[in-house]
Amino acid sequence: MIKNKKILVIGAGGFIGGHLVNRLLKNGNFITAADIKPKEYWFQDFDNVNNHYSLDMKEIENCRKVTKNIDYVFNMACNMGGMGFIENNKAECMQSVLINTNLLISCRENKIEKYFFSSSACAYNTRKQKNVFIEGLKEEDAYPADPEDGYGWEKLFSERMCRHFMEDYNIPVRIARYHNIYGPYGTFDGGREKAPAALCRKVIKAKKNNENKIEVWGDGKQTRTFLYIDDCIEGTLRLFESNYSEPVNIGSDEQVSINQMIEIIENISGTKKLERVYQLDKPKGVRGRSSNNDLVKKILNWSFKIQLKDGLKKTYNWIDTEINKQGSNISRFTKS
Ligand code: GKE
Repeated sequence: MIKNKKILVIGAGGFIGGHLVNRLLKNGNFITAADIKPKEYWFQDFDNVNNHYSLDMKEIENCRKVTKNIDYVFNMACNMGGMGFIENNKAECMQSVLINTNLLISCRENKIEKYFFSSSACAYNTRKQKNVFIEGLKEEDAYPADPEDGYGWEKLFSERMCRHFMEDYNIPVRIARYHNIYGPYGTFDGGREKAPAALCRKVIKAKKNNENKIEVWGDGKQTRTFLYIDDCIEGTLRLFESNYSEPVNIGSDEQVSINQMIEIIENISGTKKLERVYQLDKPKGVRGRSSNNDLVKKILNWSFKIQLKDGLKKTYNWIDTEINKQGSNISRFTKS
């Protein structure tokens, strides 16, 4: 367990970054938290971090400032969202290469001890994801390269930048490819939300408004795996503490269709079966995706624990609470 270390978390105001800060604080570390968003829009409030910054990490001077006197750096920051965002903001997503590149340059100058990069399943070759219920993607399936346009290329490029900083300047790096992380304190509206939160929101709203249908992007047959945030954090910290420096899947292999996920959410909500209005023109991403977890089991002796139905129940209940609060103010989790 990492403790008594001076740790910088970039993207601390976001979903995964916020959960990571909480866990590192609990383990007894000295945290510097940074995010481009003003602190009042951070997804979680931390009153016991040592320093917090609202700075744009695409600017190298900001990276130089926050990496001073730091032991470990976790780069959890990028301009991203679900398919609704990344399909329509490819140039924006690509600019996140500036964050990772300027951070690595600054980490070299400030002699940090170890560096973590949050990569993504969007780095995988899309040609291997043309069918539903595919075999889990193995780490080598990122090459030959044909990742998700924009965002996927940014992740793949940044993975390689990490590797070259390790090869040329001896900075130990750890790289996780996250497979659709979901859970409380994540975006659920406004355009950046991913499918689990979006569909929870739609079922909650249909139930509240006594409607009998929900809009679903695509035909609902597309398949995915989804990893609950607590498993994501556990896997991330185990990887960070390992001595494995190549990209590793941090994901679930519990592959479901979107239709199946909607059924799970309907059961959680207790609502009657809703009519699915399939919107074939909406952003769909790949046809099927799953995480092969052989490598993560081999190197970390760990795999995800939380089943989709259990993670969705926690997520659904949290979103329902947030929506009930929205009467008073627009939730920070609905920013686009
Ligand atoms: N976002 C969203 N909202 N997706 C929906 C909706 C909806 O209301 N209804 C159905 N879907 C379908 C999408 O069309 C897509 O086929 C599937 O759910 C998953 O969409 P997603 O969660 O937005 O994103 P993807 O899994 O396709 O891709 C995401 O993968 C992550 C890594 O696994 C990326 O957007 C990144 O968030 C990330 O790389």
